[in-house]
Amino acid sequence: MMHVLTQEDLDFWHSNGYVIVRDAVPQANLDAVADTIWEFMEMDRADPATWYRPDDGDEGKPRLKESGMAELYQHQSLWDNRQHPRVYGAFADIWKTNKLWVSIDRVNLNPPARADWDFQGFVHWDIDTSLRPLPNRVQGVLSLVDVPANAGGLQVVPGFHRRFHDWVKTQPADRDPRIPDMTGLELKSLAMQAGDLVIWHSLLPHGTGRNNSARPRLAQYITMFPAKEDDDAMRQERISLWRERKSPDRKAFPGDPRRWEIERGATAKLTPLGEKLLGLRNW
Ligand SMILES: O=C(O)CCC(=O)C(=O)O
Repeated sequence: MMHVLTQEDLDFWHSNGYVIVRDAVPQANLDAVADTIWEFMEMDRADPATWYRPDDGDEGKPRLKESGMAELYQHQSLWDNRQHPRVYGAFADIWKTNKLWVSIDRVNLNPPARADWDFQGFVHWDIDTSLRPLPNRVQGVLSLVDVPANAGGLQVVPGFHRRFHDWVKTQPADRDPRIPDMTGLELKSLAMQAGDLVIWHSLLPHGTGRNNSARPRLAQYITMFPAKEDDDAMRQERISLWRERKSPDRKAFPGDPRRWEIERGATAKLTPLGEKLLGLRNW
């Protein structure tokens, strides 16, 4: 297996709970996803008047949550990044195993905040932090464009994965296990360049930041986790999502009312690596 993370990267990962992989995929891959997002969203990248969309109304248009979450999942351009060897190699270095599956996740188009789109940013955990043992997960995001700090990219509390156990003893029993009380915690907004992949430990409080810039932030969420090859139901679900170009059937993922990918898409071609990362073939 190709090692992507250096010892310095791994040291940074252990102390900060996140790591940035530079040039994770070629520029052409970034452009392909960005072009697809603009087309999918029926927006014009050159016309700010088109960058905003009510989450509830505008019948027949694709949804855009205020946080910028967009319901695109199965396009070839997304799969090309999921099955890129350097992306895979970085996750294999984190997990210290080759046998991984990739998440089937969406993209983000976080437009500049303005009076009628006053997104403040959010902070949460993707895991239920009241569970014991704590779920062992990582999340990742690939930046498709340059995103300066405070321009709507990822924000995290660095190093919190090492402080969690002490911190949680100071918290009330009825605390929200998915949303931290941020008193005394410092949020860092990460500056990213196009092609940077950030991987972070799921114990870090994190979220999408407010976009104080003039340009939309575009990103693709990608993570990997040890393959669950014995879980046949999960494997079959993943294969059918890919083959039929569907969004995961979960509350947080409302899907696309136009069924753009289902009706008009083509099932992504997978490389031998992609087939294993999906679960179509065993490791
Ligand atoms: O937009 C981001 O980078 C953060 C996304 C996030 O909070 C998540 O993936 O759970």
